[in-house]
Parts: sequence; structure tokens; C-alpha cells
Amino acid sequence: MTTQHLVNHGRRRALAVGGGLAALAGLPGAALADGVRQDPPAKAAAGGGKALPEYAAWKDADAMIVHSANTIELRREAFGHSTITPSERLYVRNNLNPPPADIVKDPDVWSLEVAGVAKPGSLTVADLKRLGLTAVTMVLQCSGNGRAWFPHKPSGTQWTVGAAGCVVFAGVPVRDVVAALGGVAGGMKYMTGTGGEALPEGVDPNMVRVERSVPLEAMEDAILAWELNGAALPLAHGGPLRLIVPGYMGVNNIKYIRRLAFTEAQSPAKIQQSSYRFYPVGEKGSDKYPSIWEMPVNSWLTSPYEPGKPLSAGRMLLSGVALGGFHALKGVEVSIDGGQTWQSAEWFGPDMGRYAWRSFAMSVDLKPGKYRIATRATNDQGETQPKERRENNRGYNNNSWLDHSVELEVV
Ligand SMILES: Nc1nc2c(c(=O)[nH]1)N[C@H]1C(S)=C(S)[C@@H](COP(=O)(O)O)O[C@H]1N2
Ligand SMILES: [Mo]
Repeated sequence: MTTQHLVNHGRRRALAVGGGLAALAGLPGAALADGVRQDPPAKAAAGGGKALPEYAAWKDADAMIVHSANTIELRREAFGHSTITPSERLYVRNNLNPPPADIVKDPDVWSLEVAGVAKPGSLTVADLKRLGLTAVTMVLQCSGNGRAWFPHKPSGTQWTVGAAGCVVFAGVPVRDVVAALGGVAGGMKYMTGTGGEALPEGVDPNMVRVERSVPLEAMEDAILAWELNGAALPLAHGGPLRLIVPGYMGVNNIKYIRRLAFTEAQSPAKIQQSSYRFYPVGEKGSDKYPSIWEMPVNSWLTSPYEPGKPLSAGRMLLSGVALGGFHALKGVEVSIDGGQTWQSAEWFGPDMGRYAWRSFAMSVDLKPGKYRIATRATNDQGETQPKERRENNRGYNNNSWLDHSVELEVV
């Protein structure tokens, strides 16, 4: 039997075993409230759980966990097998309320200020569309993904695996924009993007502004994007224009970007200086700790996964997603005995490049019992997921294979 045959066979079986999302509709989401946030008005709920907010009412409600109006996660069992995450199933994370929906009515008139180049100036999206085109398939992932497993209960949304998706962004390479403006000015070390949200009055803008700096080298693969998965970039994901920094954690991908600056120093904003830093539990964040930039290697099982519903014994297919992070993915192993023994899994579906995740599957014959299924990815730098999470105060960058493992009950 060929691998492809096994994969197809197994997938049908997994579907036949599963009851689909309807079976889960009655389960309460792992919904813990987020920390400080402002919530936009919510749309009336169709079923149980929190309602999708108005700006994201078009999301696939059954596939999502609405933690709050500004934090929406994809359920583990709703990842699907098609590599690309449909926009309707892409997680949402806003640090501030999104701008009014009318900014995406005519994306072409949105204007971006560019500074720290030889010829600084403003460009509209219409201008940018004339400068160059590219598209990248990439994992967009919140650095708090996997936070729910940190035992010290870090503040923030209790995401498990669904604050991530693999999507296609299209737009103009930042390089092309910079070239059109005479190149980066001398002495600049960072690329700094500023979000277009209105800031609350009477507060120091640096305390609330979403403004992030990444090392200048990140410019090479960066994009100013106006399309997501082949359609105009929706407001929920940063339309009309978003800075995309492939291989970097979610927070560095600035939505509704209104200013792109090449700077000597990192942004003075709190979100750059002390938030989104990797530092010990109990300490205070500051610029002496590493910034949340490059994405670590990671993977997780997505199917079969139906909490509270045992699987029928026999041959079945285990599948999931694996990502190399900042570096290209090399391989992924699966363990059905809690990490005592590992076997390489097979890829299925397309390889969409260095920044995308890949789908994998492994055929197993499971007798009745309980199995701890773990997955462990390695990238081309030889970096492998650790067994244990690397503790840090805010619960960032969790890529522990043990945390991401699941128990399957087979009867
Ligand atoms: N302007 C702006 N950009 C932002 C944010 C934000 O609140 N405002 N949140 C960041 C964070 S923390 C993440 S994880 C991603 C989420 O992107 P998504 O909502 O499109 O999934 O956007 C990033 N870019
Ligand atoms: Mo995030």
C-alpha cells in the first residue's frame, strides 16, 4: 500500500469516526477572560458561548472559541487537512479595539507614511500597488499560543493551539518601496511599524500604541500586504494595509499600518520596551530581555481530536501541522507512548515554503487503551521542540512537545 493510499484511507476513517463539530457544540470553550482590553459591542450569539464581535461576525462561529471580543481562537479539531487556514478560521488578537470598518471600504485611499529613507513621504495603497507584487504563505501565530499550559497562570488569553494559522498574504515587498524612496537612510538598525488604531485620550501614547520594531534584516522578506487568502485584507486582520514579517511572531505584523519607519533605536512604546519580552517568572519586563521576534519550531496533533469521545480500535490516521518557525522545517516525529519512542511521520499536501507549516500524518493500529500522542518537529538548523516548556513570565513561545500532546482513548 502506498503512503498516499494510507493517508487517504486514514483520513476517510478519521472522518467516519468523528461526529464533526456538531458533537462539540455543547462543550464550553476553555474561555478565560483576557487581561486589560476594551471590548467592541458583540453580535447576538447564535448558539452557546460568547458571540463573535461585529467586526469578525463573518468568522466560522462553530470552529472558533471566543475568549473575548478581541481574542478569538481556532479549535484544535477545526484545523482541517488543507494546509491553508481559511480566513473564516484564522484567529484574531487585538491589543486595542480595531479602527472603524469604513477604513476598508476603499482600501486604495489608505495612506502610509514612510520615514527613515532617503526620500521620506506618504504613499497610498494605490501607489503601493504600482511598485511591486509578491505573495508569501506563512504561519501567523500569537506568541501567547500555548500559554494555557504554563503552571504559574500568566496573565493574558489562555490560548492552547489555535492562536495560529497558515495563510497567504499578498502585497508589495518592503524592499521595493524602500528602493522607490531612495533606500534606507544611513545608520538605521530597525524597521518600525505603527498601527492605525485611535488611541484613548489622556493617556501617554507610548503606553498604548501598537508599535513594534524588528531588526533591519527582517526587511528582506517583509511585505506591505493588502490581500489575505486571495481576497481584500479584512479589517479583522489588518486591512487596508498590514506589515508582514514572515518568520516573526504575530505581534510584529502590524495591522492597519499607518507609518513605517527605519529607525536607529527600537520604538519607545511599552509594547516594544517591556511587553513582549522573554523574561523569568516573577520579574518585570524590560529592554534587557530578548524581544519576541523569531518564531520557534513547533507542531501539534489536530486529528483525531474529540475530547470526551473515545475512538474505535483499529487502524487510523494521526495528523497535524508542523512549522519550522524562523527557519525551514526539516522533519516531524510522532510518539504514541508519551515520548518514549518516536517515528517519523509522512508529509501530505503541498510544501508552501520556508514560512508555511506542513501537514503530516502517521498510520497507526491502536488496540483499546489510553495513548499519549506527542509530535516533535525539527527545523533545518537542527532545532527541535523541547520536552518541557521554557518558563517565562508572560507565557510566550511555548513549543513543549509534552504540553502540546493529547491523550486519546481507544475502545
Ligand atoms: N495594529 C495592530 N497590529 C497588531 C495587533 C494589534 O493589536 N494592533 N496585534 C498583534 C498581535 S499580538 C497578533 S498575535 C497579531 C494577530 O493577528 P490577527 O488578528 O490577524 O490574527 O497581530 C498583531 N498586530
Ligand atoms: Mo499576539
